[in-house]
Amino acid sequence: MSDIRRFTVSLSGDLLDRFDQQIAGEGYDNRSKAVADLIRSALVDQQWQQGEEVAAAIILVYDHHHTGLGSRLTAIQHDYHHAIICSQHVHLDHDNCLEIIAVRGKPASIQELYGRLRGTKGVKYGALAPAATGQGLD
Ligand code: NI
Repeated sequence: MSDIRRFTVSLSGDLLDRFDQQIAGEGYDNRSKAVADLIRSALVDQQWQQGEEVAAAIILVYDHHHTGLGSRLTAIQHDYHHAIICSQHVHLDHDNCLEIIAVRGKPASIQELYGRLRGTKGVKYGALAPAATGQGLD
């Protein structure tokens, strides 16, 4: 944040009104932060598309009673130990587990890991929340 520059953007009044309404609903109190976040979001999309180092969260919900499921998920995670930063296991109720796995690495590797976990029989829900390492986003 050492080099702050100002620039002028020309938009239709309707578009600006909709933008202001949207960002207010999202909790922004100024346009600069909202515009910067849109730019960062586009840059992170590009990092994923170009195969740069990225970070992400993998979210899984499964029934731990499903035979062998826990050990299969653990075995898959060991295959990608280089990419996994940490994981958190939450016992949602008597049957269901929520697992949140923080990962870092190349997008293809992260997507492959996610695909293997999500595709394991007995996993009820999976989501991949793409994120970034933070590099190049200042
Ligand atoms: Ni559990």
